[in-house]
Amino acid sequence: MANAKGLALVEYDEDGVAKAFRADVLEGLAQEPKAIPARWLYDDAGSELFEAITRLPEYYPTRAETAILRERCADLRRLIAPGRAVVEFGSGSSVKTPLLLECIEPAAYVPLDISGDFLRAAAADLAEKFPGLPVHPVEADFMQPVRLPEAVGTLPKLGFFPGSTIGNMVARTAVDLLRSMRQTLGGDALLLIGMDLVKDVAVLVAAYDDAQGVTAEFNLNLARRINRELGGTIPLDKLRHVACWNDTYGRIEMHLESLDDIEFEISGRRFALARGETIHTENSHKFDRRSQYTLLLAGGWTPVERWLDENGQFSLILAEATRPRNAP
Ligand code: AVJ
Repeated sequence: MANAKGLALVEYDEDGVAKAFRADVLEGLAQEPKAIPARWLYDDAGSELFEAITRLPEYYPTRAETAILRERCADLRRLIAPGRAVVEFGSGSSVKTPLLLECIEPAAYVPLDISGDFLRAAAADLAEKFPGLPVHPVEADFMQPVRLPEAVGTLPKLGFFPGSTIGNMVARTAVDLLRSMRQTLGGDALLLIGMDLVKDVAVLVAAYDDAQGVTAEFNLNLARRINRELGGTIPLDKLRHVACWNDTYGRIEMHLESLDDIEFEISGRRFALARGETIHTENSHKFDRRSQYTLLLAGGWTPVERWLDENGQFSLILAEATRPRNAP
């Protein structure tokens, strides 16, 4: 398929999405321990709840990363020459993306997202804020290498992947993504990536189990979505949101825990959860400097500079595509 601009597009029609959702849920609940891929948390309601999460007092990552972008503009300008095409993985945050684009004098902006609706809305918003800046949205699954629009073909690229979204992935998936990014962006690319840091467990758990219960709503929305879209009969009042620190893997895990022995149906199939059993719904990996460097290097990116916010809670890293060379 090609769109009006002649870009190669993979079609993500509603039918395909519904089928993939059903397949992931049925498969995930048939396995032990039960788990559902986190991407299904982000339907319209889930995305709005996540927006609300970013404003919670306990949820520091968004504020901390935004502060780094504000405070480090001079550093970013020094290290990122004007004239790069900024390629954002995800359709962009209304606050962080303008901060970056204002700072570095880019030649173009290319948001990549699998969800065309969010993508077009965010791209239109940005184009309005930056009248002189060419904006080329691309609807694509960026977990695979993406062919970028011809209009930015010859420009050097800066990948932008804020929010510690990389932390949602287990190591091998994160490395696959970093390698795909390198292929998408080319051998002379830079990557600006946000990564959350290991810290006091109480602070971490509070960020994912807030006092107002917004994160609980966000998590439970997945079960609600299953009931609505897949003909599910999950008793929502028998599930509770749990956020816990997994010290082995260095991550916060979100689960839906059953308060009782329950049985329910989804798309005509029967499932049971014992009291205390959980459905694992999201991982959010936290890093230290060495684990960050190992991950980036494994994905083909050499760290150039690393900034923390003033409280040392969150990090933003600039990396360059690793040049092929002999190494001992
Ligand atoms: C969007 C993946 C970065 O892991 O902090 C926030 C998602 N989940 N609260 C994160 C999330 C629950 C968030 N990311």
